Amino acid sequence: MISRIRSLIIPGVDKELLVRDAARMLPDPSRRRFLTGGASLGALTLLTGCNVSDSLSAENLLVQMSKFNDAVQAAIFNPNTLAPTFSEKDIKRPFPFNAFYSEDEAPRVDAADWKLEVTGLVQNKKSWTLAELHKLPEVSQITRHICVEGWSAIGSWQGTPLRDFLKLVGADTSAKWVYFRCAEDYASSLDMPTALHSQTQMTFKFDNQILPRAYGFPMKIRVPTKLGFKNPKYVTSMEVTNDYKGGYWEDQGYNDFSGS
Ligand SMILES: Nc1nc2c(c(=O)[nH]1)N[C@H]1C(S)=C(S)[C@@H](COP(=O)(O)O)O[C@H]1N2
Ligand SMILES: [Mo]
Repeated sequence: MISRIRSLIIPGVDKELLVRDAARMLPDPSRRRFLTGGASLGALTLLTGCNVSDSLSAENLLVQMSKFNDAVQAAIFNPNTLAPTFSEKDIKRPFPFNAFYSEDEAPRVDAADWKLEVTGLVQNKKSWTLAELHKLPEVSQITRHICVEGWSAIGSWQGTPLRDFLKLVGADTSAKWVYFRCAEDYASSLDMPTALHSQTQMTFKFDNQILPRAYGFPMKIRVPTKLGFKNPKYVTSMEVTNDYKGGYWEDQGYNDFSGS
């Protein structure tokens, strides 16, 4: 998996900021140990086992950090642990586009035809129109999106907490998975604790504007505690299930947990 990560050289990386950013991503007690131990690039190298001094970029380091978190969080997953949040000035504009195809091939979803199908272990299996979903209460987050392909960027997303929606549709929250299908040939599975995490969001806007086509119009799932591939765009259906159904990247060997 690590060999698949593209190395990007990001010029002008501020090492102090990088170390601080990395520290915020570390779960306790590693975080405390790291901070009391001097919080240096050298210490990060020891913790992550990757040499950050030259060839690996800062962005890559953050991906390594997220993998380190993976192992720790999988063992001691705490639904109250929040992903770090940032401020307006940190938002990356333009925000990077990513998919398994180029941007001009991104799905064009017709809002009038589009429906979100809600199926599986839920009391109310109705399909939702975009107009209905837009009436749900809106919250905002500024968080970091981390892609396994070696980049990360801070963005701002608005939508309704997925856990509120799951409650609204009478989902069996003791089920193991929420499985999402997308307008193209993409899918992803979220474990239920992550689906119920307070920052996991059914997202309708990026940067306070209706989600542009590139970023998943009309709806994506924003999961700041998971790697980018677990943030499905152009979502068309949501299924609450006990059967693990994998997903586009999951089926290619990326682990299920993929915390960030
Ligand atoms: N439907 C769909 N969702 C997807 C993908 C995709 O190819 N199709 N790519 C994933 C990956 S790997 C990343 S990094 C993010 C990129 O989201 P962005 O274009 O908003 O940056 O979308 C994720 N969700
Ligand atoms: Mo990604």
